Amino acid sequence: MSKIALVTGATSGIGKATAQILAKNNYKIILCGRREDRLLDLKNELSAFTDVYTLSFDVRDKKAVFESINSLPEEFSKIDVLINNAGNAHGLDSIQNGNLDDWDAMIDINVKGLLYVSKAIIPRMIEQKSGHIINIGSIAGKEVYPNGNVYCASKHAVDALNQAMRIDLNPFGIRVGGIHPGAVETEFSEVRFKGDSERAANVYKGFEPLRAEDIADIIHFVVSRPYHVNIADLIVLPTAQASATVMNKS
Ligand code: NDP
Ligand code: 8X3
Repeated sequence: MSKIALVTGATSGIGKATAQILAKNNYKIILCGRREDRLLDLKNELSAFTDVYTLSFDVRDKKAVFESINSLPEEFSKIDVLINNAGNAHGLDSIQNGNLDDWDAMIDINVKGLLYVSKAIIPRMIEQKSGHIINIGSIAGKEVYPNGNVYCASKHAVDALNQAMRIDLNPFGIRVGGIHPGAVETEFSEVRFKGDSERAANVYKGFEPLRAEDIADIIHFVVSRPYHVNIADLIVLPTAQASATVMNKS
């Protein structure tokens, strides 16, 4: 029987590529994100391979998160795999120059949004006594870099929550693992730099960054391990990147 995977942030980047690879590997998919047009385009594309359902909500909106997930039809209600991927950086400023709205966005989306979605789905997994949660952290959740302050803090929180979920959900047979990418060329920097495409493109110049598909491929590997194998924590960097700040650029 096909497993069901719910992917947050499926309208772009890592989430979209993950939905694509899982759909082609016999998973039914629940696509989540705010941009409905993109959700519908991806649903059309992936319906050639599998059953697809879309849920459009903002992970910051507690009520919308619970109402959306509780509205899933019977055939999509047993969620086997949750990919907690929705998130972004907003701004790259020193702590003294930080923008409060950027701080709110990062804490509300990357931390509280991940918690709301998890809280809406975990009771189902507990009842099933099975499930697999993948939390997308970052190298920024393992290290801190100049001007990364609040984004790094939000991803350190994801790292802590990943460990905490693994402990608390251990009695229920639920697998929990974190994947922590370095630089992946997606819309991430466009969002961080508020649509400044030139500045965003510069982030990936002079070295070969990861592609969203590289991370999606690893997510598929992680979720397709036999049940007794839980890949708990993975850091994945471009070969040119040695740490959050050390990059071999030409
Ligand atoms: P993208 O900007 O390409 O994708 C971000 C996704 O998150 C989009 O689908 C977006 O959907 C969704 N999202 C953002 N805000 C919200 C919100 N408020 N409610 C619901 N969905 C939201 O970036 P990436 O694919 O690169 O990022 C995915 C994850 O990977 C993030 O958690 C990011 O922190 C992490 N990461 C990225 C790295 C990189 O270098 N790119 C490296 C390490 C980690 P929509 O706008 O339609 O709602
Ligand atoms: C995204 C990678 O290095 O910009 O999490 O923080 S980085």
